[in-house]
Amino acid sequence: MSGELDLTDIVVTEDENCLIEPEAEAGDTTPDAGELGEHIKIRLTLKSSLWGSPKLIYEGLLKDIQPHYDVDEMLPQHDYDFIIEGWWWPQSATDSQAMTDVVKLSMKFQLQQLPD
Ligand SMILES: [Ca+2]
Ligand SMILES: [Ca+2]
Repeated sequence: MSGELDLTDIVVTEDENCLIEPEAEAGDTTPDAGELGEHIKIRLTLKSSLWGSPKLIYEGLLKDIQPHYDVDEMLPQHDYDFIIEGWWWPQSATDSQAMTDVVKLSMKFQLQQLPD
């Protein structure tokens, strides 16, 4: 049976954890808000042996990910790999603001099955 897959309720939650001296020296003035999502880039891809290269769903700063993605394709019953990579930590004058911070990414996978 085939289906359409959506990624829904995508939420990025930032946690300051604690604001230590190097963070303050880098300009962090928000003890209740973390900055790690402003510094990590992620890549979200869907991989399958049904097609050649992985399909890119999102690539960019974690803080800018959208709350919903349609995979935009009817997927036959098969094995798929969703891959989330945290792949870039750019050096900048402000990257130390995120030194002890924690960021959480959550999402739901919603499958609507379609009759063949
Ligand atoms: Ca902060
Ligand atoms: Ca911080």
